Amino acid sequence: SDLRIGIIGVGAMGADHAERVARRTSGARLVAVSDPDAARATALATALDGVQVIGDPLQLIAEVDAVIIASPGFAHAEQLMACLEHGKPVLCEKPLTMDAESALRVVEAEHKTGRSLIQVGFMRRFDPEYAALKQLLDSGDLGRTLLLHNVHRNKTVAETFRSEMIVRDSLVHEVDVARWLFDDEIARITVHAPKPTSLVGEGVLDPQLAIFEMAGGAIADVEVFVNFQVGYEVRCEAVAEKGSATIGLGVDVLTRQAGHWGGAVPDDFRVRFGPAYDIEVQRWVNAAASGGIDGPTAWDGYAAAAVCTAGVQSLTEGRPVEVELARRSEVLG
Ligand code: ISE
Repeated sequence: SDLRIGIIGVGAMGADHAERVARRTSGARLVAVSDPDAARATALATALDGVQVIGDPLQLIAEVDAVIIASPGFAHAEQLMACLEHGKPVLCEKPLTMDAESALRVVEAEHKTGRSLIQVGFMRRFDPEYAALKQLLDSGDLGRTLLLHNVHRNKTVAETFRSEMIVRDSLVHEVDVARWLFDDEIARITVHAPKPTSLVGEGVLDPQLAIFEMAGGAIADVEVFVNFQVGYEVRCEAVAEKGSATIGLGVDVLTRQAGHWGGAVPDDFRVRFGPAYDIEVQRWVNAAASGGIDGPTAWDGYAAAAVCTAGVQSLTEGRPVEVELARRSEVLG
C-alpha cells in the first residue's frame, strides 16, 4: 500500500513537493500538511484531494509514515529529532540545521537509532547533468580533477534573505557539490564580498565569491549572486588533467530569430531542477517504503553545515577560516 507522506512547511518548496507527491510520485500519497500560516495550508489541502491540515508539526510526524521537512532552516533541528524519536524516514530540505553544533547533535541522535532515517535535500545530486558530470569525473577519462568553477544566481530573493542566508541556503549547494564531486572534505573556506549590488537592502552582501580548499589539495571557486535580476542560473565547470567539462549552460533550445540568437533563462530553481526534485523524491519514497533513505545523508548535511558555519565567520571576519569537522569514525563508530 502507498506510503502516507506528510509535509511540514508549504511555502514555495513545500508546495512544490506537495504537488509532486500528490500527482507525480508513485507508491506515495500525500495525507497531511502543516504550516504556521493556516490559511496557506488549508488552501493547499483543499486543492489536493484527501489531504488533512495538522496545525502542530510534531503531531503530523506522529501520524504519517514518512515526512518531508520544507520549513525554514531554524525549525529543522526540533522536527528532525521528532522524526528520529518516532522512527520516521524524513527528507529534509537544506540546510540540515543552522550550524555545525546542532547538525552534529542530529547526526549523533540518528546514529543512536541504528538506522539511516534522514536524507538531506541536496537535489543537485539527482540532476541528470550533475549526475553525468559526476560519472565522467569518476570514470577517470579526464584524469584527476583539479578545479571547479561554479556560478549560482537567483533572479531575486525575499528581503529576509540576508548575507548569512546566502551562505547557509544558497552556497550550501556548492558545498555539497564540491564534497560530492571531489569525494573529499572542505578543509578551509574563504568568502569574499565585492561592493554589493545597489538593488539589495542595506547591509546585504550580494554577490559573494567563495573559495573552498579541499583536504586533498583541489580548489573550488563559487560566485553566488541571488539578486541577479535576469533569472536562475547554475553552472559548474570541472577542470581536470586532460580536459574540462561544463554543465548548466542552458542551451536546451537555441533559437535564431529576427536578427538574434538565444534561449530562455528559467525564473527559479523549481523549474531548473524540476527533474532533479522528481527523481530525488521518487527514489526517497522507494527507499522510505522499506524504512531507509537513498541519497545525501545526515552526515552530508552536518559536513555542509560545518563548512557554512566557517563560511559565515569568514564573511564577517574577512579572512580564510579552517573548517572544524568532527572525525567521522568517532561519531559513527
Ligand atoms: C534556495 O533556497 C535554494 O535552495 C535553491 O536551490 C538555491 O539555488 C537558491 O539560491 C536558494 O534561494
